[in-house]
Amino acid sequence: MINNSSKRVAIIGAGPSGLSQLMAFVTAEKNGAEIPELVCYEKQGDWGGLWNYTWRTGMDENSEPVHGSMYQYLWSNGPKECLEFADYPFDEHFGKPIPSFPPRAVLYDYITGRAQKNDLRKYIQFNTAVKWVSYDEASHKFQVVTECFDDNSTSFGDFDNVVVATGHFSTPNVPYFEGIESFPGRVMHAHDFRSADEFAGKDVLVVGGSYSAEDIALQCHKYGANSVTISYRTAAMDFKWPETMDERSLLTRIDGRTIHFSDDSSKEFDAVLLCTGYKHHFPFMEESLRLRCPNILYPEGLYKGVVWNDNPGVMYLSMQDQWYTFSHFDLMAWFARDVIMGTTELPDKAARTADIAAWRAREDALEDAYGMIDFQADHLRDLAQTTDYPSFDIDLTAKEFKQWKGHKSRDITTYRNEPFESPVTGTMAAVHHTTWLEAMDDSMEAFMAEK
Ligand code: FAD
Ligand code: NA7
Repeated sequence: MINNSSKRVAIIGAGPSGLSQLMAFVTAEKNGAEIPELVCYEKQGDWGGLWNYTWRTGMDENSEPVHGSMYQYLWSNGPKECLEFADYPFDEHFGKPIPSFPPRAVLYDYITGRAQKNDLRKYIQFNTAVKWVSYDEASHKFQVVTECFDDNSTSFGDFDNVVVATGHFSTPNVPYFEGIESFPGRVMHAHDFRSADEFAGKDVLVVGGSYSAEDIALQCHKYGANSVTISYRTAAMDFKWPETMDERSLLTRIDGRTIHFSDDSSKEFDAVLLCTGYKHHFPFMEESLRLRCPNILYPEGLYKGVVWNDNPGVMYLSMQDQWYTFSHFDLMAWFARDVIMGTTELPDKAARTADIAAWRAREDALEDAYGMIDFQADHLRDLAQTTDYPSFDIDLTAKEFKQWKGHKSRDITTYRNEPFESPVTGTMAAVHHTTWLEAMDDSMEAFMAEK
């Protein structure tokens, strides 16, 4: 029997996945287990990760790169039922059924509500950035170097395990397009987008073919842009866009305000928004521990999508492309906890490598969005079978994701008006008092108000 109370675990980040990790340990403790000493380092002044909205862009108040990529008027882009914590249903937090697509502030309240209820704040050192993590072969310990911005002190700590929960939607991928340096209007990456208001009355070009491009383009339309054109590299999203929106192939060059596309068309624009995705970026991990991967469903090198195969003392949470989020992070965190506490034994490296390879091959063969949903649902099931995370209806969530895809294809401006059933409590969501397109106020007060 491993004595866990003498172990020390560093958790980097107090966003949703770092909080999931704390929650996993605290739950084990409530169930009578001796848990390791936990130290969670969070570089920002508060918890919630991306959901902790910041108006800042560029560098933050501590001269760190701003972490936040969320913006005003952001509403959940998937049904909340598909991310519901199995141990903390929405009904419990809000005391009544709420609609399926809440704005950011409401989901922030939900995430942090569970953390408050379980007193997770006491484990977190805020305003403290992890600067370097290295491994000492002799002692089998990880050395974690941190910088605390409250007193500008640097500290060193030895840990048995390190959990990286720093997210991967904060370091922008910024491509170059010929002539962009002479474009006279606003050019920004989605990471720096904070409000669509600025683009009212403007002709906006959005570059990208995924979630950020879709949502930022729609935001600009909703808040009064004159026109929105989306330029894609690989494939059009092909939704039935409102009249003032269209999709074109990739831009080829920029000549003053005129932007040329590969279909030989051109148009004048006032602003260019690069919704070209993010980079997995972990400069604080020493080379041998550093995950490098694109935004895919099953990152190379992570056993069960969690354990760093080359050194199983390190865990990475939430590094996959995300259909599922909070409940998936919970399952990963519960699995990581069991590995750290020795209640789940890892197979040898060859078996782990073969397991990763099988998942990777399966992902490479996926053909469409339904396949991706089923794939990620299977990842959840795979984790669920080894842990004691409370069971919830994963089949229902996969079905709901597919319905949601259908709603989006039917009308991209109305899909957020649909209610879904909870996979945890069976409750049917409420229908919001105002349709998403007409709901201009994204505050919690406006959302929770009864009409
Ligand atoms: P993050 O939320 O990124 O949190 C990571 C934390 O780590 C941060 O608090 C950060 O300050 C901290 N940190 C980073 N580096 C360090 C360091 N060196 N030292 C100490 N602390 C550090 N998901 C949904 O479910 N629904 C949505 O509608 C949705 N919309 C999204 C919209 C946008 C624009 C983006 C970018 C993402 C969206 N997501 C959405 C996905 C989002 O990734 C997850 O919901 C979730 O925030 C991921 O949690 P995380 O804890 O893994 O990472
Ligand atoms: P994604 O989903 O990783 O998508 C990135 C998009 O950026 C994707 O469509 C890429 O095109 C496009 N991209 C990347 N490089 C280029 C270049 N050089 N030229 C044109 N287009 C490019 O990131 P998102 O920001 O959309 O979503 C991230 C999260 O934010 C997500 O979980 C949401 O919930 C919110 P491709 O299709 O590969 O050709």
